[in-house]
Amino acid sequence: METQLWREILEPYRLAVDELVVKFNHVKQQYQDARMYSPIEMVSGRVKRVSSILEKTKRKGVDLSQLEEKIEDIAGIRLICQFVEDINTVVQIIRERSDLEIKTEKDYITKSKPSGYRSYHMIAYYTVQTINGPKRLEVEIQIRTLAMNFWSTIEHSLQYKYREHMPDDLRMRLLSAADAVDALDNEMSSVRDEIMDAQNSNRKKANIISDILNNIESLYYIANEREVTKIQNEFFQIYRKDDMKLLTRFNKQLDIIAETYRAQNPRSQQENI
Ligand code: 0O2
Repeated sequence: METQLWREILEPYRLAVDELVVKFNHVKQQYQDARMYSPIEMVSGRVKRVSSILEKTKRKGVDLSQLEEKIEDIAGIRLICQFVEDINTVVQIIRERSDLEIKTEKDYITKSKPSGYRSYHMIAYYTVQTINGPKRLEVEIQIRTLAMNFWSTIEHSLQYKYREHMPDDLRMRLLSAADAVDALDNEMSSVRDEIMDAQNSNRKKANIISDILNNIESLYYIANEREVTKIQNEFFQIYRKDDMKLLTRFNKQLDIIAETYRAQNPRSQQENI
């Protein structure tokens, strides 16, 4: 097939990948904006390489004329989670989206592949808008933990190196590494609540500090400079004490001070200061 033809075939898949990466990153962002824990930790996407498509069509005996019907993972999205428990949440989020229609799901987590590979796969229909009109295509979404992703990235590169001639001892070592990854995920799940508590309190602290800094910045426009410098110094002192209670109290007091100044300076409200 000519390069130009490949480009024409693959372009809508590239668009689908770009759009879905943006959309899933927004899901993560929305959780963060709502100051909630995001079940999605990382998002990536790729369009399958032509050499990989050709290899797969050959392996599966697919005629190139049927490429788009038979090869389901030309467009691939990968969603990485921190914990195994997050995978179900992400699967549910995907099932409920109106822009994706699920075709099939494969659970390689409950039952891993013989290689040791673990991941949750969903094939979904997704429509992109092209200059020739809408095009409905298939996208493969892989959902896995950070640990599973580490294993499969290494194993995948070894598969490329050895093709079907991977030495038996290496295969065995990869299988035992897969067991270790499974154990690591289980161990992390058992301390999930503690890890999430720590992450939540870090996030809470970062949010309070950002609120305080925003308030101080807005006070610079409406309050007396000496007063703002005093507030700022007070903040630095509290910040150094690293005490959440003090920070929270200071933030509340600052809210009241900023609100009082805004009430005295109605112009600042119109200008959204
Ligand atoms: P690439 O290079 O990732 O684009 P099936 O006939 O259903 O068994 P199929 O159609 O390949 O096989 O579907 P499957 O098994 O769901 O695999 C799709 C993708 O999952 C693969 O794409 C890999 O990305 C990943 N995957 C599946 N099995 C393994 C595995 O044992 N190890 C690793 N590292 N990844 C795996 P491709 O086609 O390999 O290509």
